[in-house]
Amino acid sequence: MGYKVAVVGATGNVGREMLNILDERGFPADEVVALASRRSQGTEVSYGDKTLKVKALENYDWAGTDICLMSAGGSVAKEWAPRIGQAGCVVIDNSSAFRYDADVPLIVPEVNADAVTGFTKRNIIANPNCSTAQLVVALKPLHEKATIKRVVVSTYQSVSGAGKEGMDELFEQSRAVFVADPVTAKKFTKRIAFNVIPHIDVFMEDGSTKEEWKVMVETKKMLDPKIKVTCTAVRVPVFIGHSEAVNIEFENPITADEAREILREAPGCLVIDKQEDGGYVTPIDTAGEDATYISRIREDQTLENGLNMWVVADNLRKGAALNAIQIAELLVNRKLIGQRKAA
Ligand code: 11C
Repeated sequence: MGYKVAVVGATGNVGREMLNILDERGFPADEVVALASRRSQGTEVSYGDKTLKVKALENYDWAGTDICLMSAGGSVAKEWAPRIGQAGCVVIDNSSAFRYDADVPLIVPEVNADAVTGFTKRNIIANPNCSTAQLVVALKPLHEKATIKRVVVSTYQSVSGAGKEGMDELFEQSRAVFVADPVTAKKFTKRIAFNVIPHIDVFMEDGSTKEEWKVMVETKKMLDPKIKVTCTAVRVPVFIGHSEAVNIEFENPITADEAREILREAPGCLVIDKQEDGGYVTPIDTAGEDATYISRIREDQTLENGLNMWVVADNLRKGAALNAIQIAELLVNRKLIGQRKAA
């Protein structure tokens, strides 16, 4: 006996990846149900070597479903997650709808697994923004060693963070450039092909964007509210993989060699830092991979206790689907859910 798992948003980039990862990791599911809006009803999606027919979220009876992995955007989450939670199913939501609520845990298992127990109030657990997830995986072990005071992060975010439409737009615009067709921007505010755009999500009152605000607020919630974080989030013409140039100021001394050794041992991290041509990771290397890759670790000579590093991960996996499934595994391994049906 295992668990009954529903994936909401099963036809999207992240939903499809959730189905792949459930299968790949052998998640103990008796039954996996693919759900989406009525528009996608009947669409076929893969779950391992099986094909699932997508059912309509509106008509689904949640009785007996143990875990809902949801990646359907904030408005669907706001409407459905509380109802699903009340029906006794634990929702792991990938949107930002509940991340900042005090009674909803925001979890990256390598960072704050113990906080997961807070889900019982609403039966909702939030999955972080993709840029935050990989950042905190790399920061946590360094914070434990030398106490981080301030982080300055510049992101280089792939178009898959904006969904399938973002990927289609990069492909279509690149094709149009090569064949000298007119280039049109729909999903992004400016041309993304052969360009970069310093704007992700809506603008906030202070001139920052919501993506930048999320990185700051989510890092504080999961890692330490005392850490100061400032971010510039940039969209780049890469299909999969978010990269981050990270500058860290510590309370206590830490050398680049020490940081490298700590990160080599840290859960979820993979250090590739040869300091030679090609001896570092680029986003294309991380597509389809689970780890958070760290390269270019070096001391910042302009700070008393400062380091620079380059952090890259597959935004659809560690940044979204993989992290959600790691949370589900946490619930199972700690016997926090569904014991009535567990093996
Ligand atoms: C992007 N990080 O790359 C965004 C996508 O808050 O979960 C995820 C938005 C979020 O566009």
